[in-house]
Amino acid sequence: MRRVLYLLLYYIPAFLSVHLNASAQQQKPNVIIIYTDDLGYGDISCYGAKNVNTPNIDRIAANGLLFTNAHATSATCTPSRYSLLTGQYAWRKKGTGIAPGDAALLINPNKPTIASVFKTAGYQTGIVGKWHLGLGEQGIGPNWNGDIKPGPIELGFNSSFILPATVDRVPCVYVDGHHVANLDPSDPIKVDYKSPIGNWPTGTQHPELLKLKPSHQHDQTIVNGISRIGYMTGGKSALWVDEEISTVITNKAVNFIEANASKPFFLYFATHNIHVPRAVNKRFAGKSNMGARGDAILELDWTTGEILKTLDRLKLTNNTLIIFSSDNGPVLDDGYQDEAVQKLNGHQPAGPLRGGKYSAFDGGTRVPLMISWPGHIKKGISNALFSQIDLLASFAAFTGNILPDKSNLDSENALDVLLGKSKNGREYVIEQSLNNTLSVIKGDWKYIEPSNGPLINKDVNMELGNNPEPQLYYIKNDIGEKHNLAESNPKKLAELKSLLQNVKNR
Ligand code: NG6
Ligand code: CA
Repeated sequence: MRRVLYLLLYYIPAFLSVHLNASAQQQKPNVIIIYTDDLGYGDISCYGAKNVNTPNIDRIAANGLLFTNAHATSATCTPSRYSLLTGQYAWRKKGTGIAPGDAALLINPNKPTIASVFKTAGYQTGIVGKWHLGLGEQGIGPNWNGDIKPGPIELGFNSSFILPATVDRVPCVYVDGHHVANLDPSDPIKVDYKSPIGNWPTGTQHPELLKLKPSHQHDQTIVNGISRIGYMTGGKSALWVDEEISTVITNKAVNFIEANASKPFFLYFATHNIHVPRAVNKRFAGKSNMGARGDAILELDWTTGEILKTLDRLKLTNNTLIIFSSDNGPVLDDGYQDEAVQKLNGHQPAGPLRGGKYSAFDGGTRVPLMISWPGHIKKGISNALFSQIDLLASFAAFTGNILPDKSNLDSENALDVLLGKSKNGREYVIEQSLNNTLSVIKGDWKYIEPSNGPLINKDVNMELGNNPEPQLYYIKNDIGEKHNLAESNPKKLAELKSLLQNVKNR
């Protein structure tokens, strides 16, 4: 009897403590950011796409809040990701444009990042997918055959499984933690972005070896029948198979969620879809009526569904906040002949917006953004002005974490807007185009600063929004930025011009 009593006295508090801790911990909601690549404002059915059906992605919108006026900070990948992770505008720092695949780490590891914010708050933090922010020491870059650092881990991610740059750039390998995954040390990787290295065939010399032909550039080393930007040789055992990437990274993301199911976690899941080269798994090939680009949207929808299914299976759905968005606007022919243009079938990748990826027009930066957190975020639509720059400060507020050097941040706490408690969005939003032309949106107006850049990028057939004259649009009635009202509205023009100047000078 005494023994039973003893056991009860011993085990009941131990049992309670374990379980209370688990549930106390579980009160901190998990956070997942699904960050897609080049997905446009009109590319998914919850934003009005008719030719392609995205039921899984739509589920996030149906269970949460869909933003009609949310913006990436830039019309290209590297600066948008830089801003999302650091809370600072990339245009404040030189060298943060589209990064080559052998760039050194662009983010200073001493600065807070969205990952370090969550880590400090006691979260398990993980990144899976596209990085494209450089790796390795300044002036040196990544050591593909050794320790690849600093990188995501030094910036606050506990675990990291990444595609180092973009899928169209060498080296075509995954980096797991600090090392290239599956690398055979007797077959070291060599990468060169200036001149050929090794004797692997290139797209220029051996077009007969290609299963996907370039339309412009992208004609250097061939890996898996696809010629890339940059030259590489070696690392055969580590090369990715494009058609498997979505399965590989989805499994990694699922594994991360499973491994951390009982702890609060933050997952930054950056898909390679729907960026070029679009080489989807055979499960999706030819399944849309829009060619490879539509198929890639279907594959992205599957990926998203697997994440949602995993949360359901682990009973984490109600305690997980999900954000789904894109790094920049859409593009059709971004370097490969994949029939994205020919098979568009009337689909409007940027919806009603003008321009797309690379562009100063809103097609470049106004992107889909949905957020769900069942029971905490009311379902519906938010027209509030929102910028991804604010995710860092918002999640700092969310986790009760004090940011160390707040004064240097462009990020503001917009948590109430994100959670649908406030309709008062940002006072203004700043957007950056490929050639660093800046625009500012305030209320119903948008100003694009004068720029001598080209009007059109002929390779991708994209209007870039450059104009040597200032542009001013009343986007409330002219979302397609057709009527430049700069001359007839000198007061508004002066206001937005000086606002932009003030932000630049800060
Ligand atoms: C461009 C590439 C384009 C794409 C882009 C990066 C050329 C002509 N074009 O330089 O194909 O790779 O960089 O895309 O090389 S992003 O979404 O990562 O910014
Ligand atoms: Ca992109």
